[in-house]
Amino acid sequence: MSREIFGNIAGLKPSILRSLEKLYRRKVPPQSIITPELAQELAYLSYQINRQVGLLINRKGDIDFVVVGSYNRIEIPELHGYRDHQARLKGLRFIHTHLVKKNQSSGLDQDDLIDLAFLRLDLIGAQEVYEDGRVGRIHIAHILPSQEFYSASLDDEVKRLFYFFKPVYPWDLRENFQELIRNLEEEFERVSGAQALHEKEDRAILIFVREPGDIDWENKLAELKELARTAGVKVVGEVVQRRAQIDPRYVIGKGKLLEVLIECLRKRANLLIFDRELTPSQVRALNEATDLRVIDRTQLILDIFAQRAKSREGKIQVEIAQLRYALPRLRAKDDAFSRLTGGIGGRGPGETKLEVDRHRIRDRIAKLKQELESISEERALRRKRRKKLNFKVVALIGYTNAGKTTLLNRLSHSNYLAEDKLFATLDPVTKAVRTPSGKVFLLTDTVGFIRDLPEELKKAFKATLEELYSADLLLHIVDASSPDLENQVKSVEAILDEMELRHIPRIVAFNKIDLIEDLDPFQQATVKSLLEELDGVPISALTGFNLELLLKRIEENLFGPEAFFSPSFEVGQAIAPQDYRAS
Ligand SMILES: Nc1nc2c(ncn2[C@@H]2O[C@H](COP(=O)(O)OP(=O)(O)OP(=O)(O)O)[C@@H](O)[C@H]2O)c(=O)[nH]1
Ligand SMILES: [Mg+2]
Repeated sequence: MSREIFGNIAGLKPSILRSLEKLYRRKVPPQSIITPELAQELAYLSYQINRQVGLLINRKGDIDFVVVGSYNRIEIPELHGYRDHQARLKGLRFIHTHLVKKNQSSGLDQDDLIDLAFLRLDLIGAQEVYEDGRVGRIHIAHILPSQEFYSASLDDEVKRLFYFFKPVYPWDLRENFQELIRNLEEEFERVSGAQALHEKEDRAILIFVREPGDIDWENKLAELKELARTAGVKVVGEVVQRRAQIDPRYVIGKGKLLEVLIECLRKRANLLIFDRELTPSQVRALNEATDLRVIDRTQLILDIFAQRAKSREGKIQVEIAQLRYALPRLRAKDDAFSRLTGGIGGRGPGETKLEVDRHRIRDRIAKLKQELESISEERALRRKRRKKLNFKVVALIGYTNAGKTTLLNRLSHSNYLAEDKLFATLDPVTKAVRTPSGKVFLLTDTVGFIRDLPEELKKAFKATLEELYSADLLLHIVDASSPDLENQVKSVEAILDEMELRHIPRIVAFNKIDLIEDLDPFQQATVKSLLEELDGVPISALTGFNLELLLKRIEENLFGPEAFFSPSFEVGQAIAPQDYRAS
């Protein structure tokens, strides 16, 4: 360990510095929080320099850091390498002085509790030092692993998070530190339930900011949970904060973040997922403050897309989106470097490297775009060929998980992956479908929509969605059983507007109608009125209910009231795109 004195040491006499350095030679017996002698030494030094002095002590009882603060504040230096990869206690405790007026008491303050929670310290202690240098009481707190840890009454908010020892003089401190830590860790282990899972999976806490007037927040939260589940993340907790204004630094307030961090410890969470897009600087601030991985909704969706993309085209699109997302975040780091290297107009070593990284990313994006373009051309060619054959094309659109692929499978007797997860389909598939009266059309499956689709993805998936522009008919599938039905319909309509696809004729099919009886009466009424309003067709892709009617509607729409064209085509034969590529 280094013998450096951290913090506010400006203007200290060499003799004092030497005394401070000597603190590194002290050792605390493993079962004590601090010895009375060391507490007294700390107090005396603090009194001499009129500044707070603190020690970070490890579990073996060694002093790892000696820190000096100002009269009323002390800042813990950055702690690297203290088993912080997992949400567990750091194995360090912080004992520091509080300078107080005679006969006054000064307990732990807000800053102390923030340090305790943010840095996941074993415990924190504030040793009172009076104006004459004498030692007062020591105030000690630790994080509560659970409400049941002590059977004390926990009526007050703070007391649900922390346990405060009764302040005593250091020579009356009897607590067995080793035993305490063992009990604490056992209880953390127990409440997290983590030991049962030999887990590689991420354990996440969802953070949702509920803005006033947002009546739809529960559906949004449920969707965020679904997204996390789809991404393969285990959600171990959720925190909803009502807030009119977003905290510019941490999104949620510092006090709430403190709660979140304790929740992370209790649930062994290593990941925070925010419901909204975070700015690069917010991600950085949260990372630095919490030592946890922090991702936002956009990144979550990007991750899902990355996991699911199968075709070359899909993969390229996702990579472009990821790189686009990364670019400004890289720039943010760059700013930090510029600040470090000063404003001399020169570029520091870090900046040069980042410059290179940025170039590399831009080059990569350009290259991927080129590749995408050539795939796009192939696609256009295929479309032309289809047009020549005079096939009508129907494109399935709709909110993710509405049942588009299930319907395609049903109508074309195929077996593409349909599952109860978001974004099961990323690659468009086109199949031939024969109507009962013998006419054939092509049915294209597409990527599902979602509200607030990240900009990067919108741009990246333009090529895939291009299929829609050449469609003769859009078949909008809605999930009639979703409590979020109305908003999902609205979101899809909004995306159609944005993509300027309104001019293409559209049929709305209300899928999963087999589940309608399970819905509450209010929801059933919503379905009914929407059905009327949109002139929809109630169907079940799963049971096959009403699919003939749907096909009839499609037929009328594509071919007019009477049939005139019926090419011979084997139903179920794959038309594009994988199959083309394979041949
Ligand atoms: N009960 C019921 N479930 C259905 C019906 N249609 C689809 N599902 C289920 O809904 C889930 C989603 O179906 P998918 O066909 O994958 O939905 P999708 O619209 O293709 O979804 P993405 O590709 O993820 O956008 C699956 O678990 C299906 O079994 C239906 O009519 N009734
Ligand atoms: Mg699908």
